[in-house]
Amino acid sequence: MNKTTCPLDCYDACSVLFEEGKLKGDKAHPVTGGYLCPNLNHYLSEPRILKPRFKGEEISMEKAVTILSEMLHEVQDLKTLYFKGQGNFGTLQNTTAHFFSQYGADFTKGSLCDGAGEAGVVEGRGESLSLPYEQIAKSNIVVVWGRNISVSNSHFMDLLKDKILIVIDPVKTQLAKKAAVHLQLKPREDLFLAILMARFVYIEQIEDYDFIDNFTNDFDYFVEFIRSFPVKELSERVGVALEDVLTALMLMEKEKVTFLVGVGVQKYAHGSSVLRAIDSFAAMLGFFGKEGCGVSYLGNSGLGFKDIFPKGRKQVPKATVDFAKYDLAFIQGSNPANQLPNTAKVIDALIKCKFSVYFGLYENETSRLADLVIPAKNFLEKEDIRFSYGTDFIGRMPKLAESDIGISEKELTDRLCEAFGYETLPPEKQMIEEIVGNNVYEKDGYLRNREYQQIPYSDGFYTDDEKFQFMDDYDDEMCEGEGFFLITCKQKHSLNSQFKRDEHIYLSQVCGFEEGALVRAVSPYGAAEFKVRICEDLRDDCVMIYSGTPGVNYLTPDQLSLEGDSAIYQETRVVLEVVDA
Ligand SMILES: Nc1nc2c(c(=O)[nH]1)N[C@H]1C(S)=C(S)[C@@H](COP(=O)(O)OP(=O)(O)OC[C@H]3O[C@@H](n4cnc5c(=O)[nH]c(N)nc54)[C@H](O)[C@@H]3O)O[C@H]1N2
Ligand SMILES: Nc1nc2c(c(=O)[nH]1)N[C@H]1C(S)=C(S)[C@@H](COP(=O)(O)OP(=O)(O)OC[C@H]3O[C@@H](n4cnc5c(=O)[nH]c(N)nc54)[C@H](O)[C@@H]3O)O[C@H]1N2
Ligand code: SF4
Ligand SMILES: [Mo]
Repeated sequence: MNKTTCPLDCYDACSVLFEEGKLKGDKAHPVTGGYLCPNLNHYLSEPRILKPRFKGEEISMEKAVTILSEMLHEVQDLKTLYFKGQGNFGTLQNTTAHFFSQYGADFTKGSLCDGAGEAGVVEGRGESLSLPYEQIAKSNIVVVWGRNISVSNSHFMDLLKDKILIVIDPVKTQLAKKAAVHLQLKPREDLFLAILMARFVYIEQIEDYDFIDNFTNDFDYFVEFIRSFPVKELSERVGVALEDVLTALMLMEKEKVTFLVGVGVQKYAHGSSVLRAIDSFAAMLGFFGKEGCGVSYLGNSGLGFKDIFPKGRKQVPKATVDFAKYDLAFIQGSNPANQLPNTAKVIDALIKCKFSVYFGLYENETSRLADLVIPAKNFLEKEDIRFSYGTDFIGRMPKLAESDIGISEKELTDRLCEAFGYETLPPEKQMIEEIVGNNVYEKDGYLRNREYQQIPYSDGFYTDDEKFQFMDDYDDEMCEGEGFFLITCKQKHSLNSQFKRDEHIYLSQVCGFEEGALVRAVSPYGAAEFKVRICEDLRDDCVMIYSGTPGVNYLTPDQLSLEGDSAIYQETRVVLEVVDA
């Protein structure tokens, strides 16, 4: 067997063949369809950290593990932080939690990613389930809302090629250029667009009364809520032509409609309300629990699986964690010195943290600051299994290669447990079977999540009374201020800060800067310099800097969403200054 699954944090969870030392896409897999994206295509040529390092000096792995366990003995449990990112999406990445929870370290909670939106979905539906591939295939209209399919979810491009597309995005994305309607709205105003569309549904009386009566709660309150906003005010806020909104709505009427919603809509304080509003609009039209219909956000990929790894007794929000408070920070599979918001503060805190450990594959801003650097094994060199947040496929990741480089998460955990006299973990295969249990079924040779065997929500929602809960209220704390909206999203050639990172700021022509000029971007949180690229796909009131770009997070707020303990990268404005040559 040479079949495995891409380990990267991505909607697609591609099925991968490892043949003659090369990675290839699995032609038989319905999503992967035989090709891989640039990130995995270059995975094997990416330079890895080869040897452990202590205070800048290369050391043996034996010595690195000894130093780590000695330091853990020396510092207090309560002054230790366990910080794990999503560099590898494998489930057994969590084995290290087995040691750190017994040891008594602080863990993190919340998310840098989809947490605000998820909180909103859970309020309405009880659980966030993504749509199985087959249901998207059965729809004829697809609404792509704040998700950049050609970049972050590229294996859906094929699936969407014959669909009528409605794209809702402040950027004219590749898919927006092919769409029947592109609503190029003002960033942050999706909540009001959803309310505006719901208003029109109500005015035109095209609700699905059957669905509303049988499967939802609080519809009358929702109607009261949406009627409290004057249409004129709503349309001014969202900044798109009313005719286009109406055209989009007419396309959806009486059709099979799926919504592919991405993280772009919810990188704000009120991110949970945005998802709740999108869901409420879709529920009003009865687009849940039916063939070819549904709203797919980043789903709870672990739904129904046994969670065998502990969460720690105390958890601090990840997006605002203060490394300076800790004597020891163990950082695994993440690059907080570039990916957390408010980089100036994070770097200062990492320097103040008495002992920081970086456990990863590649050199980056965080490895360069760490006292102890421990290289990991890559996904081919250890046994694992992964879920997907974009589909319901489960991918096995068997060990397919040997290497002298690095240590696996499981082995490091066992070594630390031995040093502390804790019970070690069972073998990988045994843990995987325990997690999976009977929550999988096989279809055409691939594993799927049993929880998704029916159309999601066709047997009711996951709320107490199994009904969808309409919204009737929202909280917002908008950042007021001067300057451009900051759009910070994903790009094709990097996976956040892994692989080929970008270095540009993208500006519309009206900003008055020349292509290639150096510009200083300033926000209330900090400043950084970038090279200018002129981009015709942007609104005049936006600038764009991709995730992973060095310096981008000097501009972003170290604040949390009102619900979901999530980072809110776009809750800021940015002004541009000329940099003197
Ligand atoms: N190639 C590649 N693929 C990736 C990743 C990567 O780094 N590179 N990262 C992975 C990860 S960690 C994640 S979480 C997913 C995320 O992938 P996506 O869900 O696609 O998220 P983003 O790329 O952040 O933003 C998506 C879109 O939202 C738009 N947007 C920004 N602000 C707003 C707004 O206010 N309203 C609306 N309607 N749209 C807005 C942006 O213009 C962008 O087109 O991608 C995964 N896949
Ligand atoms: N400005 C801005 N900031 C953002 C975002 C944005 O859109 N804009 N997106 C946010 C989002 S959605 C996310 S998910 C986060 C992601 O942020 P992070 O979780 O920090 O992810 P990466 O930058 O991809 O870094 C992952 C690291 O994992 C390591 N790694 C890879 N495989 C393994 C392995 O098998 N074992 C171990 N031990 N390590 C491994 C690699 O060395 C790599 O450096 O960034 C967030 N930050
Ligand atoms: S598209 Fe996503 S899952 Fe597929 S190979 Fe690329 S990173 Fe991996
Ligand atoms: Mo993410």
